[in-house]
Amino acid sequence: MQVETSSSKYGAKHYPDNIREWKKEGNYFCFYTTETILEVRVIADKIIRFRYAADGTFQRDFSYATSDTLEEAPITFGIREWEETFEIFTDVLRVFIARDNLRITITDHEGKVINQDEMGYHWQHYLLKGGKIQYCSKLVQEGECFYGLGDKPTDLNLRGKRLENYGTDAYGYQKDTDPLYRNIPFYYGLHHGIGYGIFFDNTFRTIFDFGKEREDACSFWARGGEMNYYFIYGPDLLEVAESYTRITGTPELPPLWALGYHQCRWSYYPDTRVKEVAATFRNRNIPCDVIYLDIDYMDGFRCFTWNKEWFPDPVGLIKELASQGFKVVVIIDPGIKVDPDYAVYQEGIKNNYFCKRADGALMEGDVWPGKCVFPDYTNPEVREWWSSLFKSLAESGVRGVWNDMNEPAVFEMGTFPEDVRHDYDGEEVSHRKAHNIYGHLMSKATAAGMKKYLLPNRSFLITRSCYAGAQRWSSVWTGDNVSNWEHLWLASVQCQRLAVSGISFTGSDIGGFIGEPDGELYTRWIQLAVFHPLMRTHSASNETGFNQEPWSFGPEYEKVVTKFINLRYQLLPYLYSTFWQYASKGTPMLRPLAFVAQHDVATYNCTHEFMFGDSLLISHVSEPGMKEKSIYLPAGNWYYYFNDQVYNGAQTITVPTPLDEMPLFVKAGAVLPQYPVMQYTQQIPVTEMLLHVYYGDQEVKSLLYEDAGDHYGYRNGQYNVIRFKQASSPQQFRLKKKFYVNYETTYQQYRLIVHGLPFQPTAVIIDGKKVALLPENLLADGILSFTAVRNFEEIILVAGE
Ligand code: MIG
Repeated sequence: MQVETSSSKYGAKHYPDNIREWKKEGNYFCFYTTETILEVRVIADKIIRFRYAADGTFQRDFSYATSDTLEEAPITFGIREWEETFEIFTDVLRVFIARDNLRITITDHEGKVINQDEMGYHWQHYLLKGGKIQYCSKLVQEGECFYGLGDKPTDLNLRGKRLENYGTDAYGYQKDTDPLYRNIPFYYGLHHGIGYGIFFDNTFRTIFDFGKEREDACSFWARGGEMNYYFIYGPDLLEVAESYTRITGTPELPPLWALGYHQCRWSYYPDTRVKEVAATFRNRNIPCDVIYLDIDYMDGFRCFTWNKEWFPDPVGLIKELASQGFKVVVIIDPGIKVDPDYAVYQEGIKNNYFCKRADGALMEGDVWPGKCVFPDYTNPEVREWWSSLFKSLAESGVRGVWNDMNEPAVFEMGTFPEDVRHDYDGEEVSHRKAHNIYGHLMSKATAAGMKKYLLPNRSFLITRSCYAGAQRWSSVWTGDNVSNWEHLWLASVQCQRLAVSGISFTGSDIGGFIGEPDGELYTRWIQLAVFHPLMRTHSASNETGFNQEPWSFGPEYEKVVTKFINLRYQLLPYLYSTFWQYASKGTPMLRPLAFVAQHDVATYNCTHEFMFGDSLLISHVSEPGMKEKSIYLPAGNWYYYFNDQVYNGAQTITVPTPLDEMPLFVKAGAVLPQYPVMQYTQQIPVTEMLLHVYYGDQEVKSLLYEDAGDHYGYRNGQYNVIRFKQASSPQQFRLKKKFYVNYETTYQQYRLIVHGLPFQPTAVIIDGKKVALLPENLLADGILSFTAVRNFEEIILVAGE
């Protein structure tokens, strides 16, 4: 064993010595040094898991992040022995392990280095707290950029930064505040056009240094537990994202209404105020699907109770709202009021469900209800109990839950002290190990309960804190942001970052939670949020009485805000299809430009532009009074959404930014399905699906997914997947369609609107049959509109015909 300098708090740094022995078992290999063991497990061609036992014994192999449905595809792999290394190979990767010191080098079969250890594994005794601090350091490759890590409010490229995960109630956070609410120990590296990812599955406080301490080293470590990480190769970053998401789990489809517009505030009460807000949406023809009840709906902030004075008839209220097309989501915090007359408290005490300090006293702390105790969600029995508590809420008609304060947040103390004990599914650990999964498991138990009691309906959950993998059961929002322009940019980068960290179902508090936006900021925020999977206005206007609703800023703004909420509802089939792509393949719904054009270095530091799904490129208007905005477009042709002007990509272009427009582009070649505007999802049956088709001379594929928008029929094949392929040339427009259909739609025909046709045809050929085009089919120069039956397979337009 080699030993370096020592310091008082942490012991000396230790490094592995040479490999003495090795063995193979199933799909893994173990390499033994004098005192330590490295395990290398081949999960897939492109996924290798590394575990390092610095003690010579592995800890329990247990994870709250990984999905148990990850299929291990049959793969070929093997081992070769070289003079200085062992080599484990798959069809795609070669992993070299140095005989001297266990340092890892991963290459492809051409010998291109993908990832390489700097010092590799090393560790220190954590003298003050016990256990070991586990490090791994890698070399930063030439030009390497780093991405990922959840909700960090900073530039997308993390090169030169050090960041950590320790869930924190970061009220009013700013750019570069760290850590925030979520704990996602997963990052990407990108160099020479090669992308890979590293998922460090460790729930202790984790720290990542991307060349900050030493320019040429990227290192990550944890204050306990095991060095246990997954290496995920691309080379495409989106493929890395998909693999990561499959490892940590894909979500179920949300109910379609959850993709509508959500209105929230701290707090809407009493019931008459809630009804008034709902009625205002309908009277003003502003679409909305969801209204939230923040903490004031409860009786003295006791979870699972109603304030009798403000909400005398919750069932009646929810029914009335439902008849107008609204769903109700209510907040539930982890703090349970210490109150001997309160059933939830009694049950928890009786069954020993609450967290305790090291010496057995209850973990008590003040939150909204006053003195509280906190369920130990790391205990499976407690999770069962917690799930069961949602029965009455579900039965009263509540359709979704909002989990807050689950970092966990405690007034004055900040969070739990480290000595608090947790079950950790039978392991019995301190808060040091359980902190980062406290909110994760609270939300898991909440989701399980709501799902159980809401069946056959789909349910909806939004949580503030979580660990890697929470996308399986919850959406998230970016927390307590501020009403200013910098936060509009932060909302955009945080949502992009969350999406590539496995959590696409995300949004920010539109307009800002703290403070008061003016009409312009609110409008620009609404525009951005049309392209966030979760679209919710929220504000902390309890004290000031300030209103943050679409109509709060005067008619000029209301008009534009309405236009964009309408656009959200028009785009629903596209958003939903993009969600299905995420739910089925793990593809992030939001894609930073570097993830869609990783061979173009000009995209590596882009933060303002991103793609939503395969076809739309968005940027937000980022300053007050902004007249135009410069945007980098990746290679290809792009239609400006509002006037069909075509721009060539691989360059920076400038577009005007009047208040009622925003930089929104459609990829040439794409098919963009649209619904008519409705005041809430599924208000009326769709009788004609609009397909906006953008002429392009490169082959482009598009997708339409459809199902009932609720229930689980899609799990039994009751859905439609329709794949479009445009393969046009300057003389011929050609759209092909392939489909799997097993769900009966309410419409029987499409209306196609073809944009940007470079010629004027006289007829359209649908499945070989010619139909003459009339003057009314020509909407404007280059824009044609005509109908086609739902099961068409090919549409052709020919120049001169
Ligand atoms: O200490 O429930 O982030 O969205 O409105 C504040 C009241 C507690 C913090 C959440 C915010 C919510 C608020 N909560």
